[in-house]
Amino acid sequence: LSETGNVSGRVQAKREISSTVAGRPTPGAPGGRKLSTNPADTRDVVAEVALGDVETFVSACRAAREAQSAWARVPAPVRSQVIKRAGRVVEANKEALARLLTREVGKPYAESLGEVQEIVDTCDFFTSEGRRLYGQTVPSEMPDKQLFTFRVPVGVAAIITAGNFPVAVPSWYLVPALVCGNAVVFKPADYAPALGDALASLLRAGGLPDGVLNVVHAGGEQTFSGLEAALEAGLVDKVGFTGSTAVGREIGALCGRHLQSPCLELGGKNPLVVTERARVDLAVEGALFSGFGTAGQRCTSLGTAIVHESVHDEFLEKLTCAVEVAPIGDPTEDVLYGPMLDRKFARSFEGFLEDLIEPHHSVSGSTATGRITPENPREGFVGEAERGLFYHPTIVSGLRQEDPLYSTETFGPLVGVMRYGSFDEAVDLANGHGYGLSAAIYTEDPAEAFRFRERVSAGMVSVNNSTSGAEAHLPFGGNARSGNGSRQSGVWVLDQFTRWQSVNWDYAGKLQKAQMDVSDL
Ligand code: UN1
Repeated sequence: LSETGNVSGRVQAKREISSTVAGRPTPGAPGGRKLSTNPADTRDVVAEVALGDVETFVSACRAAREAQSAWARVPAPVRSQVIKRAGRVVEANKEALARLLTREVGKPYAESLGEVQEIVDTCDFFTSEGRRLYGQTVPSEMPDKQLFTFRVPVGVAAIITAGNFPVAVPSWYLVPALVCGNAVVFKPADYAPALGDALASLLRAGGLPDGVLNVVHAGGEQTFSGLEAALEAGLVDKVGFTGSTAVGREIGALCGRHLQSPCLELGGKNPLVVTERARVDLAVEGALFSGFGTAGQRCTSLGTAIVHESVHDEFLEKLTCAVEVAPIGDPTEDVLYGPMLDRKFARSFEGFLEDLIEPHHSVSGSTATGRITPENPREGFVGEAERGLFYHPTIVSGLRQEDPLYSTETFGPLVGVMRYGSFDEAVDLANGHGYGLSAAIYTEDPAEAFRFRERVSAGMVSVNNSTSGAEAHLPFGGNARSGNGSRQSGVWVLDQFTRWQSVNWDYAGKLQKAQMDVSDL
């Protein structure tokens, strides 16, 4: 990975990026040109991107279609050797990719290193999976007949991802899709093109044949129309999408019209329940990390802390103090969080601050809310706030279930706090917001934790740990507005990128008919 550096004040390289189809950069910029800037210092241009259009997307799908059957014929253990090498290439470039991550989306460097490690772990996991991809042998109801199942690749996968985890989350799709023998068209987030491009180059360096991994940089509308055209032309067999619930609905409807079931990983309003039997300090730590880490811009970020009335005031006071003193600012430094990912998110977060905070709420956590500027400063801010998209942390207490904030994902550094009396009430509040991605409970009582696990509607449940920070080899995904029930990661994702083929093999030498020739014993 060519070095770009990210030390404030240093002149930094700007990358020139275009889509890659069949192993070659595409000429021109049919969708226009776009600059990707550093959200911690918006004067720093990270990349200039030549955007593709509908035809770019379709031609990438065509290239993938052409390359796929040869790739599928490469034995799976050999395909997984390519992934093994790709993992080593990513590992060798870990710091450079992490620096780019910090520069293009403003993720604190320590978290960036963690995100890159997640790609390495994913490659390691699927390297071995390529030697398994097990099928089954199944007894037949007839003599002289064998039944088998095989996993077969779906074909061409179109992967469209968000920029909050611009390299780890795509790798959750790309790596298993490739090991399973699919070809891929990858569309990175608009505001993280350099990272998408870097990830694809590093994976290709493992030895992927041309056309097996294509990258399209395009705006949202062109991508959607391109996907529609490619589905219409029968060039896409599986869509993987991580992003907002609103866009996920559109993609789901489009795929449904083509009889496809996509893999959708959408938003969350993740609850964290603190019971009267919790270690409050531990819960505060978990709430601080998952509520404000990554500036609240994870799909697993804490939405609402639901706190038992006996510990509510203590929890709120301790969380408020922790937030007051947390270092915030320049993501190259050791901070709790850096800037918003992009102007789009900064604007929408400002809208939420305006629309969702009501007079009966009490707002604490910082003496101020909104963007951190010289006029609206934060004491102890790390760096120069006016250069980037930095926001005050906000805690909203006195939240009620009927308040829109209770059921709206804000994707910013804002945590709601509610109080509850009975366990049933806590469960209702943990389930009532309409999402179902991640949920946490803090309690020292195992029975209470098990009861919560049983009754909470969430794809991922944490006990005495925060709502964020899922490990890369467990199923990842949510229910209700958080997705369509699909799961990524670990062996579970293999069901997204392969289909079952059943085989009957008859060596009786005469026609045997199922359901009709079963001999009585
Ligand atoms: C996301 O925000 O889209 O569990 C994914 C976590 C991370 C992944 C988040 N490992 O917080």
